[in-house]
Amino acid sequence: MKDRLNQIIQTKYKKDLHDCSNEEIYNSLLCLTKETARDKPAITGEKKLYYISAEFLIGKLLSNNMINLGIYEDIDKILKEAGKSLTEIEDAEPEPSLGNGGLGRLAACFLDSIATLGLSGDGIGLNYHYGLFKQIFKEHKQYEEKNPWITDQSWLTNTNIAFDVKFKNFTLRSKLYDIDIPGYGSGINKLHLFDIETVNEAIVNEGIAFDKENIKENLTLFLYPDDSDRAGHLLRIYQQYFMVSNAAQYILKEMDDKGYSLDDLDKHVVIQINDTHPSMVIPELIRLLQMRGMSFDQAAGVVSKTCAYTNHTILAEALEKWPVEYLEEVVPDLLPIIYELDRRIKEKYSDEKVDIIDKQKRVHMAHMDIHYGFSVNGVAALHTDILKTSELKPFYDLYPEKFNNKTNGITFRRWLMHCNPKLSSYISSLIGEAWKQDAEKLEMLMQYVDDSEVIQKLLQIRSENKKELKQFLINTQGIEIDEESIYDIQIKRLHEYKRQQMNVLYVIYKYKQIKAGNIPKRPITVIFGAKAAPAYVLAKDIIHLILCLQELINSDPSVSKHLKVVMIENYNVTKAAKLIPACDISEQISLASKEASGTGNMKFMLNGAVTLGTLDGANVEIRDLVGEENICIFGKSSEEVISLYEEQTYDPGKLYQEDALIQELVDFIIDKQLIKIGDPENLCRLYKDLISKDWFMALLDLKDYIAAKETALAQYEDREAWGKMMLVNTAKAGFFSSDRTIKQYNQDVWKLNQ
Ligand code: 26V
Repeated sequence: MKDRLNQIIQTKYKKDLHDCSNEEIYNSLLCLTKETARDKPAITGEKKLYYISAEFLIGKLLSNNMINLGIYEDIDKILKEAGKSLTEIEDAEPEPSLGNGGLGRLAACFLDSIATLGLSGDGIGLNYHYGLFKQIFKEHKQYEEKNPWITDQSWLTNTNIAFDVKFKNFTLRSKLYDIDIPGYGSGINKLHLFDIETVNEAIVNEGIAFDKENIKENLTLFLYPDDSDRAGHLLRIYQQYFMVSNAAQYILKEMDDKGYSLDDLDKHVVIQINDTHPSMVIPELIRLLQMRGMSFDQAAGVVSKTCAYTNHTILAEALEKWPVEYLEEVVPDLLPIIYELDRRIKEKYSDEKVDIIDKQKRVHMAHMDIHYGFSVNGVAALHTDILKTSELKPFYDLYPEKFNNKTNGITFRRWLMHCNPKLSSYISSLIGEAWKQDAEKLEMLMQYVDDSEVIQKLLQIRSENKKELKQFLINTQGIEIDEESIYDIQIKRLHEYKRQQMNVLYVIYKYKQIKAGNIPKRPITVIFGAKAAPAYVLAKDIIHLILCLQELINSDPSVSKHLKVVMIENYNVTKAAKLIPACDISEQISLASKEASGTGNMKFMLNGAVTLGTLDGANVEIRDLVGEENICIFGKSSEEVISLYEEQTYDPGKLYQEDALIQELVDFIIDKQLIKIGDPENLCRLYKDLISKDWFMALLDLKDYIAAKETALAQYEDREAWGKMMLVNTAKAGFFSSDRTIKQYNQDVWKLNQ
């Protein structure tokens, strides 16, 4: 390894390792890692999975790939000997932001596990040049900037594969780039990212503004461009069709290359449709098979046996329904097929609720997936139950055999071995290395639950990680936090249902308590990290409130000794990996029934944080695994919430009027101190929304939440007992390995022969 690295450095820079800059070393390691991957075998099989997704939130790849290729430790040693730090070298790697949140990160974890298990399966998506926006804070508000990540040397490999994709008014030529996905101790799969030949980065003006109608140049610039107008909607459809047409053509090309008959498509191919963004792959495949001479019946039949759909949300606004008129404008060739698919359903079933095209002439993408796919899955036990019994009940009644649950998971390579090396090697010193291949072995840690030496060591590791985070926040944001304080962390997309606003109301509560002389036993640091969708007004108002509170609290010495607020700027995968190992309390406080699963909750649990959460998504399964005494649960149940929505009886105004504490906390949003720091328009809008609408019921659970958090803070003072909770959380996290999730997908859905 050492010789090869030196060779690469010599050829590239004509220098020795210790004279190189971090960037030069990064580029050399990139070369070395790509080269090592090239020498590993491609994973093959009679049947292959194609995981099509609008998002692959892969994060930085250097360390992860080195771990999976088995060269991490050698390289780390070589660098240390030369006085270099891998952590600093990693700073030179740009983070691709090819995803928004959980859905995209899940896709990345899945690719890691699929390769690790030696299953033949590739990802297919788009090569967004600027990905999701980069978040900047100015005047206590979020601004968006482009987020370039593609540099001369990157993980992308040029291929000479290209297809024509025909739209109504023009045809675009694609260009395929591949990224190697090395499994941990196994072979290589690929992530295929399609681009347009004619993409033009120069058309982006101020921030992230660009001409939305210039499809030939903009199609692969951004992930989720603003869709608040018609042009934005059309651009989304252009992106989606471009993604799936390339995917379908690529899949058929591989079938041809391997000499398989298209009649046997379902024997050699399985397509996982990740949420509804890739749903048009169904009519597109039917179209292509018809062009190759297959009858409609046969094509629809074989495609239905090939496609499987995963649902990731029950939020109505996220379930895509495209107006027929929009599809007509972009992809008229698909419409006759969609009409025919719909006609068959209308002929067979009289229930309008299961129509593909509704009375307002909108195409329900999920409905198409369910009728013309063979599997429908939710992403946590509770979520799948809600799909069966309420959101998708009419479909469950028709096709009970298609429905199955696959509780999400995370790759322990990134979310423990890489992000928390101290804990990782301590675990190995206690129970050996086998947990790295078989995560359930973490359970062996339970034998140490009463061993106070082990508990002390876990507390010490936590404390070292907290010091590292403290330093990171000083370096990156100039904020100094108290390493002895309790780190309470909520990091996820900003959305009302995730209820960052409820956490903010707790911060106000604590602020007022401190002002009134009720000093907490120990300081508390409340950390947020979240991006708001650029057109999501209330989400941006919540960010504004957090940033105003950060200023008010952190600049008041009488309070900041006891309470600090930190809003992480441009929260991303890299920052998550620094925050999670340092966390004491993991905030998972969505309104019950609304968070399909959550995966951050699993990452925190694995690293020994204690969850403060509602019985929502995978929190339910976390509670079942660790037991009630090792988690802090509060709030109304999903059944209660679902009936509140049904009865339409929730009235936040009444709660506000009748409860003095709630009133006092909500009123503080428009207190003159905050108005002085912030923008009255944003603060007033949020205030008014909370007392008149509060669609995700933050006021409903607020008091219960405050009480639960106070209990958790008090429990923290019994350090030994807290350390035990940490140990139990890590020990019971094995179930949440994405290796387990992927094994289940393979057994129940994909059936790939290994
Ligand atoms: C919706 C929208 C709405 C408009 C803006 C762009 C956009 C992009 C994606 C979506 C679908 C979001 C679905 C999603 O991310 N679901 C999350 O999936 C995770 C992985 O299964 C799961 O852990 C989270 O609970 C769930 O919210």
